[in-house]
Amino acid sequence: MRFDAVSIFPEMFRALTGHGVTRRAFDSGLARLHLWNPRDFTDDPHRAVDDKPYGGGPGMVMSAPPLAAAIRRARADRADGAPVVLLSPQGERLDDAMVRRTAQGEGVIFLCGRYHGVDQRVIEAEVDSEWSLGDYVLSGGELAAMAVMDAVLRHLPGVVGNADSVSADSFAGGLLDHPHYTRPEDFAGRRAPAVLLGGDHEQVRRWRLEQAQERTRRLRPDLWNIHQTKTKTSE
Ligand code: 9D3
Repeated sequence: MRFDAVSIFPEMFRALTGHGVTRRAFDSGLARLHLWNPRDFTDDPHRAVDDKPYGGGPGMVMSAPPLAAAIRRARADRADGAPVVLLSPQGERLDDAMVRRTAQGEGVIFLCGRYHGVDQRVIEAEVDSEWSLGDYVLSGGELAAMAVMDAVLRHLPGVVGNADSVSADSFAGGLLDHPHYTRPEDFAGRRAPAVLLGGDHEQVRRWRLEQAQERTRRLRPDLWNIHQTKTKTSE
């Protein structure tokens, strides 16, 4: 899996490549990340990548020429036809199905916006899809691109230690997790549930399933309805 990211803050990506299971994915070569800084693609002596909006108003706009040049360089460098995805508040809301589809492909070129937006002509000329994390405002696309990569990498064989936990992490009609406990048995007067200490694995399995069902019904009725539709037996 190869990712490319066009970003004026390439150092931010150390959060993904420098820690935990995602670090191991990059260190082992299972995944690669190529960073392209639009500042390296300006002919402006001040290396500016933003400018005032035509028509006036507050904030700055990312200018088209350096962004387009960086994207074209990334496209040429990988030459596999990977899609260019802009992370933006106008995008399609990312979900489990999009993550799984992305994990089946060769990778993505992410365009990370900053300031108040990206010149619309770059989007029309160079961008294949536009994705959002949800309806709240971030300061730019970098954290969103890292969230997508993190979620996609978890689906590659060998990235997460236990393959069972990946398939169990389903959000497509799956259940929420059951609660977890570890030592000590008594924490500040709160005891771990007795059933988990008893050693009866069938009882433990049933208790965890009930907990997961109760939580999903109470906290996520939307997921619960999908789950019930999917697991309903014909009568
Ligand atoms: C004034 C209108 N704002 C849009 C709601 C302007 C604006 C705010 C924040 C434009 C860009 C941004 C930066 N956000 C992202 O780049 C972004 C994002 C987000 O803000 N929320 C959820 N998902 C994403 S993906 C990229």
